[in-house]
Amino acid sequence: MTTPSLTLRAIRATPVEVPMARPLGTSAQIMRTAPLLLIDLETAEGIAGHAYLFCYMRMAPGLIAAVLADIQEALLGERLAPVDFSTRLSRRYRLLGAQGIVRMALAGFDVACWDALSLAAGLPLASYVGSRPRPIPAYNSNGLGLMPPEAAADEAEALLEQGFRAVKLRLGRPTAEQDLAVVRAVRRRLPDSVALMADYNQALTVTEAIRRGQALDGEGLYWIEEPTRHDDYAGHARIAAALKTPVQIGENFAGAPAMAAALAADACDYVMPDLERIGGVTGWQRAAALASAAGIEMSSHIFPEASAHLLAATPTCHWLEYVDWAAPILAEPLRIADGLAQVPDRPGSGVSWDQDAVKRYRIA
Ligand code: SMN
Ligand code: MG
Repeated sequence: MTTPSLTLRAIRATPVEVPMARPLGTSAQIMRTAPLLLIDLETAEGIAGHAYLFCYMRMAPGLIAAVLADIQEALLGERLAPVDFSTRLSRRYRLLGAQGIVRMALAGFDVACWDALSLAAGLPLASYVGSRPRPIPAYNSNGLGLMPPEAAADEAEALLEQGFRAVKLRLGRPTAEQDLAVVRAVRRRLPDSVALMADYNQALTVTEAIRRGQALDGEGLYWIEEPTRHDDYAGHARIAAALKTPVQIGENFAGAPAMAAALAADACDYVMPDLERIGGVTGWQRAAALASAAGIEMSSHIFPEASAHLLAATPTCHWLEYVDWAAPILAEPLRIADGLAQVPDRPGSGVSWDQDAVKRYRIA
């Protein structure tokens, strides 16, 4: 069977705000709801590709939708070809700058294109990009925000449901002693076999990151994430060289070129690109090639549904970051069994909407 050619008919964008079962308190921002933008890419042939974007702030979905409207105007009636589209659209937004809101819109459109194409081919996205659906090790990244030590230990224990064998704790309290106290309380409560990741969300100076990181060396952390400003690769390299605990960065890589620069600077031990910042499926595949060539472990950042398919095709596949934030609006949320994400064996990325829930949570 040949893949039918698909023609772009419309890009529809629906902003929703979904309650989060466990709030996320990072050192930068506390989130109690997830603002999402749902993308439906309609084709003249009747197949619709789906993707969602995580928008961080309530004002963002509308701005991203405006960029998607511009993409529709540019590519209406064209045959879906996401790699070619990526080249053309990066030229279209060269002067404005393909960063932030624009970058997220481009990524969401790219993911929806790949979803439509794999649906048309009748293949799971994992198979369409050259692998196959297989279980992917996942850590439970819900909750575990900045909270008192015993509350964090209780929540960490609760997060082991569904057989998770890894959880992630947010750090970046006012003092190093407070961070150490919460790491000790959580580590003491978890079995040794459970991995404990820790995320600073860029809270520290380089010097403070080295000081706190060295105090945490030997406390059983699996990685320390984004200790300092995300694009300070030289600073991250100094931190990574000074610590025994591996340093993880990547959720803010703006496309594969940013990841290439980070790798060239020896900024980190592990990488975790984010689907909506690395450039969708197209950008992810380039990042996976870089990680493979560098021999560096690659994890995902949020978007567990599509990322699970892509990690299946990532040679240095490490950990899937599991969050349940989109689950309330998905017709078939991603399943976890025995701590492993179950990549669905149905065509496409497996993302489609629960229309009643979309009506309930729609914000515009
Ligand atoms: C994070 C993810 C999504 C929103 C805010 C913070 C965090 C993570 O950095 O890596 O989970
Ligand atoms: Mg992070």
